[in-house]
Amino acid sequence: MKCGRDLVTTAAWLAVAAAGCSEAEGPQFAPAPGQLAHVSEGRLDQPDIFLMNADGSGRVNLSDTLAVDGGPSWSPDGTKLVFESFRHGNDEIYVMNADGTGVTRLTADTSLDAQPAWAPGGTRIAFVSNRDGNLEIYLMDTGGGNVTRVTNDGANDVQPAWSPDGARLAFVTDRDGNGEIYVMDSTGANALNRTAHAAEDLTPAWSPDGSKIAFMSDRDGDFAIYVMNADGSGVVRLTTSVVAYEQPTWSPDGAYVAFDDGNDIWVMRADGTELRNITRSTFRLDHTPRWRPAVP
Ligand SMILES: [Ca+2]
Ligand SMILES: [Ca+2]
Ligand SMILES: [Ca+2]
Repeated sequence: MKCGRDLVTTAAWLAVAAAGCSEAEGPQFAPAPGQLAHVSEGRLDQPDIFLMNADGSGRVNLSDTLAVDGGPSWSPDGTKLVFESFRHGNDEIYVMNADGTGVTRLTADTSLDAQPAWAPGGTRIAFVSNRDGNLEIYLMDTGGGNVTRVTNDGANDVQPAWSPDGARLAFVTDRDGNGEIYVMDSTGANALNRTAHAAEDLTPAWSPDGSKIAFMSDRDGDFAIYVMNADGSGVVRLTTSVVAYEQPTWSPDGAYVAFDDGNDIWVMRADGTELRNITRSTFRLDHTPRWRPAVP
């Protein structure tokens, strides 16, 4: 169905009216599958973690507290979320069931502990902390024990993202003077710059098959979503009409990518087509979408 003022004949307008086509709603695409955790304003406008279907329907608040909650990351089986919260006076990392029950605190350190990323094998969580004086990437068990540091550089090392086989971590560092996406072994060895571009290159997210990394960059002006091969080759720009604000996330089948512009959450095909706003919230900030790996 074509909508718009280029339909000039009476017959065409009547056909549009009969089909209920609304010009204001724009083109309609098949709904993306599955569910997205995300961050949105909850009680008294405090950020909470929500769950919704990937078409924007069925929003549920999972962390209905007066504290600032954010940074959700799914367990590989889709039954739990690890997240960051300020509920104990500084940034700490917590885990909860996918319905918001069973909240357990994993870190207890007066420094910043944030940006958790659950490892594909299910037994480890990567996170960022400045407990040793500057921002580094650490690993811990899913119960909070056995904390080990995997980066050791005076620069800011942040935004860890696991390869789907759990062998490697992509992350962002400014050790070369601007934001770059590095890939290293999960031990911290063999760290290599995969963007090597003078612009800011941020927020990596591996495709489910491990072949590509989606990320955000301002190399062409406003921040946009790009995708590259995992070795850094073949960079393709995916978005042009919406300014990106945060980390993209892939659907489990690799067919879709979601991201946000700071106000709303957008979903598109992994080639950048079929872009649609799934939250359309005028008085609410919706951001940080994280596609659920599986809906049990
Ligand atoms: Ca802390
Ligand atoms: Ca560092
Ligand atoms: Ca760069």
